[in-house]
Amino acid sequence: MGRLIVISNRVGQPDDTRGASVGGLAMALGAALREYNGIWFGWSGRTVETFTGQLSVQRGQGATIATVDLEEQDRDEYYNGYANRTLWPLFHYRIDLSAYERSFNEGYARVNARFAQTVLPLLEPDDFIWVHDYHLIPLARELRRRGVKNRIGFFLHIPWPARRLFATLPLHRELVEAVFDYDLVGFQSHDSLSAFEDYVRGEAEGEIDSGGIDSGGIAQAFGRRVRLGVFPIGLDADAFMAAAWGEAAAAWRERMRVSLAGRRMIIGVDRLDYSKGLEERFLAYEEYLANTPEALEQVFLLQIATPSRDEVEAYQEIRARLDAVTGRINGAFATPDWVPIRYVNRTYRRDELAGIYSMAAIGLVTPLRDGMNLVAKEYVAAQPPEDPGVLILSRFAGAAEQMEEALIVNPFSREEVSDAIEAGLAMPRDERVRRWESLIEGVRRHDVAAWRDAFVEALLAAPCSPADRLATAEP
Ligand code: ADQ
Repeated sequence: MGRLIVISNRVGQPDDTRGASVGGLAMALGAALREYNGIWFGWSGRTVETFTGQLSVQRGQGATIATVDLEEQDRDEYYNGYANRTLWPLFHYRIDLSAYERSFNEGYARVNARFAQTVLPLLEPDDFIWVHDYHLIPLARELRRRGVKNRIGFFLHIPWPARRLFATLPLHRELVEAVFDYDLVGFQSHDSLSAFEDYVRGEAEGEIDSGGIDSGGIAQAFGRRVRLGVFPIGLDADAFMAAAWGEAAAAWRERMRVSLAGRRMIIGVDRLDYSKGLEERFLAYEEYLANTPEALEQVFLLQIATPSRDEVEAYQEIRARLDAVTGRINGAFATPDWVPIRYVNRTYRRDELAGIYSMAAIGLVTPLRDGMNLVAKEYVAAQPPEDPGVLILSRFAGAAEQMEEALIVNPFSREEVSDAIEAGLAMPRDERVRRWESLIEGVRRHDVAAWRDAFVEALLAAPCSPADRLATAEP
């Protein structure tokens, strides 16, 4: 079997099993690369005055990391521009925040071409290529233009938006046409898959032959075919569960036990992003406090929110808004020895986080839209089996398709979230254990290894010659 070539915007540190970096991607791909003798290629995160295409290669245990520097203009137009100011908001249903600037589109096309050009000399005929996420949708097209015939798969970590929303993107057809240069395209959820299929049928005059991998099928449009599938990402579950009972976690458990002083903790852990619904969450919690006087001084919300993408204005704005909302709620409800919201803007190691999760009576995971949401799974994995906490989960996270035993809520409804907090805190232990057992079983079964194996197996089975991708070829 050939090697696995992973290509994503940024590369992680696959040898760092503690996964100190923020974001689910680094953890997930680290495991994939250790298993297959892989190369992980991406942007170094550095900029240089003039793009040279010079590869910097680092060999680690079981994986080679190759990176390239980009130009400042690439960072502005491709990364901060098209990826994070056009596609991210649009794919998270925030067309009000989505910026459509021609220079962003040009930067996106340019960097995808640069990625293709730079990775080309690394490729061998038997390699199979796995491209990740919205930064690199047109990468297969750029590789095909350069004669690459290898199998290429694409996995989208974020949601695919509803057809009518997607059609608000100028050049939406061009972007979808580029998807048809892959052999396999994977989504996190059935919701995303069906939104994509709906677009193909309704806007691209295409067809879907259903019945393929995990209810995905083969899409035909633009004279070509691509295989589709649903591959929900998971945790390195056993490692995370073990971390929850290791030394660092135990130290945090003790620290939290003292600081709880008999109170009950609700926890939220998120990148500071408008898609995570933090403001709505705080307002729902405020509603809960206002309606439940007996909860005052008896519960608190610990919200850990790591700043991200702070070069983008929408992120500066949400951060300022959250500072104001927490200040207002704390000002209104706090007493000399109690604050209702502990709001923390820093990063913790995974094992520390696991210890903190394990002390929370409620995991409050209420994104307005999320491809999957690994925090929901981490919270479950860190719970003590004999006295687990309750997961409250947004119906708009991909994870909700798998985690039906959570209290599923509409994150836009303060009343619904407030009621769920009340129900979660009152839930008898028997019911908590029953729900948790079913949740943890799913978290362990659909772990990151299962995700990787399912995707790789489907990619290796997908058509790989250009003729096979033609819609006119026999299936
Ligand atoms: P993200 O949007 O980053 O990922 P998520 O899946 O929740 O969202 O992963 C966040 C990760 O960062 C978790 O592992 C969490 O523990 C970690 N993290 C967050 N804050 C932290 C902190 N303060 N300290 C330490 N760790 C912290 C994107 C998509 C998701 C999808 C993943 C994986 O948006 O929908 O689930 O990719 O595909």
